[in-house]
Amino acid sequence: MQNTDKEKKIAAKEAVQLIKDGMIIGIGTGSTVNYFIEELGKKVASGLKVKGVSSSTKSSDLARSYGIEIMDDFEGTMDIDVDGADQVDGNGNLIKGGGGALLREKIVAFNSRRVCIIVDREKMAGDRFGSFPLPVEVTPYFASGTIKHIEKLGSHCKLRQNGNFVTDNGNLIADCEFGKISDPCILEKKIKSIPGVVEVGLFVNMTSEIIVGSENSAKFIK
Ligand code: ABF
Repeated sequence: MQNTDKEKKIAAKEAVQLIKDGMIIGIGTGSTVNYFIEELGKKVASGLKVKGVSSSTKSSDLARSYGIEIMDDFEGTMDIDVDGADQVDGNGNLIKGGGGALLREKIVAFNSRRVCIIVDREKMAGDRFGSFPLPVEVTPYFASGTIKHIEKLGSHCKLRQNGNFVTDNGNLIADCEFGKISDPCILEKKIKSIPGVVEVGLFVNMTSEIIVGSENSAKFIK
């Protein structure tokens, strides 16, 4: 197992400790979350009673395969959301969407009382925040025109897989290279104001804690 995988698994195991009987859990997407689902599945098999709302078909399928009940909709607030990230800045803001599930991930996070992000150490970007191309979900209609407006904000954008990557919501993802992102709050607002943009992979002031896995232990930040 690669070091980063070990770190992801350690962070995921730590997050499972936060899950208590009766909780409604938001479940994110990605390889780190897959470890979380696996660990949660073990607890469910030994009697833990929880229900989940998941941010992707992939996570729903995996969770169900471990006997975790997944609801398609829920009108209340989830007790906790556990999700991964592509990069984290020094204030706990995130770039997400490398897996293409950013819209549902943001809906799930917004509707959760506590948002717990699980990552390996490489994701802690500090001043490098923005070196991971920012994913933006756009409508297929007029996608190239929409992208031109995002580029005017100082980026170079490419449609993921030349436009062949389609999200669970039937949209496309533009991966936008901004270089360094020093004001994620303003940038998120500017991108979201462009018609054709469905959601931006910047998660600003949304996290309750970041659990960073390292070789033998996990560190809580925030
Ligand atoms: C999701 O999966 C995303 O928002 C992020 O793009 C990605 C992280 O992937 P991984 O856990 O595989 O590194 O959480």
